[in-house]
Amino acid sequence: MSTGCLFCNIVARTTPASIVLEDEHVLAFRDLRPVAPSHALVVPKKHITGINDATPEDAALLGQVLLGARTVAEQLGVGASGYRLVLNQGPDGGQSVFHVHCHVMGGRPMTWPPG
Ligand code: DGP
Repeated sequence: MSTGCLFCNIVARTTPASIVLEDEHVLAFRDLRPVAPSHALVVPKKHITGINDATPEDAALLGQVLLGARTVAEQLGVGASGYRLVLNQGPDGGQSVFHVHCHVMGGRPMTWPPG
């Protein structure tokens, strides 16, 4: 838990969110500003500021984030049609919330390269 971290506050339920998945290690909730018909975020409950701050001890936890993202995609009904997973890191990566999160976006064809 990091004081003042928005996603820690969502994990702690002091900030409301539309939660779609929870287990011991991860929480997933709908993105407040969706850019696709289905758009959720999967976060580790442990505060990690960004992927640059993850350590080898976080490897299993990050795997749980990815597997959680797959489950979320299935739950949102885009598992079979396909979806995109994104982790933004730092200014050029477009990171705006400094708690590791995996975007799960689907429900429309994605383009490449991303903007
Ligand atoms: P990023 O730019 O990769 O750091 O993504 C942060 C995402 O977090 C962005 O898509 C919008 C979303 N977001 C920001 N504030 C809130 C909030 O208060 N609640 C929820 N559910 N999502 C938020």
